[in-house]
Amino acid sequence: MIASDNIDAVIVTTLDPFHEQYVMAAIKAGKYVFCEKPLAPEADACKRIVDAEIAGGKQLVQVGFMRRYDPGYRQLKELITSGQYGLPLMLHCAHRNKEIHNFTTDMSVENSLIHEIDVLRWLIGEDYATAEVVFPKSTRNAEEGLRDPQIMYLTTKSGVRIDVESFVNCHYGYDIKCEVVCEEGVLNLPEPANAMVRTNAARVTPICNDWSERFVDAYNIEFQEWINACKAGRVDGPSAWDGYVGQVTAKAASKARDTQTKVEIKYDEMPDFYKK
Ligand code: ISE
Repeated sequence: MIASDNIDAVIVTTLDPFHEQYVMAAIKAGKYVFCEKPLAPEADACKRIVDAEIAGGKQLVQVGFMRRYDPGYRQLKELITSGQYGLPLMLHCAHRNKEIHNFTTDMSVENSLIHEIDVLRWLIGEDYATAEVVFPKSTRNAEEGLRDPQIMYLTTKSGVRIDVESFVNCHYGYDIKCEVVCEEGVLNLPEPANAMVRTNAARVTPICNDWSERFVDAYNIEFQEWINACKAGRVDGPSAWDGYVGQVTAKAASKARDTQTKVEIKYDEMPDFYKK
């Protein structure tokens, strides 16, 4: 089906372990391909996709890191790149889900925090140098086999220090926070705009229930921009290289968690093919 002349472009949203084979088939057929995150569960598989794309001579792959399309993160990116507030020094972030079932300790990094790994690297325009993961006291609401919450610490090559809380059973809503502390100002990710209601002797501003509600605009913008770019004959979203870097970082953070040590993150050199 992917090779058919009636197919212009391919969207891969199968289970993670099956991403590689369909992305490879699309590259072989010379079709644009949008692949949900992660590009592949292992960094080696991401690298195979990168190599195949380079060998094909044309950029075709986009990875579904949709936070880059969220209007709030885009505002932060504009503020940072304006330079008006100086350089970012520290980022304090949180990724909270109301509740998740059948989730394991490794999924907090590899399935959840992978979003921060990508969007924060894009926000500050720098690769990571080290990763650590620590376990605070666990919530009684975590199912067996899950340490929840967790805190991931990342440093970038220039020394920016990032902390991200992952709390997948916070039991109050879906809440994403990002505070960028710069030399001359602190930038905060906007909260979703929900009307404040006065009721029962309280002022209440609703919080989203899950990611599909919180990031609905990001998903819509992402797909429209991807379609526009395909029609114009280019890829301008997160690349296969971004997918590879995300997975290398997630694996380093997982190793840091399992060994309870600080792990150095080592990527291959970015090929010229991906330099814009
Ligand atoms: C899920 O796979 C997502 O992509 C959501 O955005 C994230 O909040 C959730 O933790 C993940 O499990």
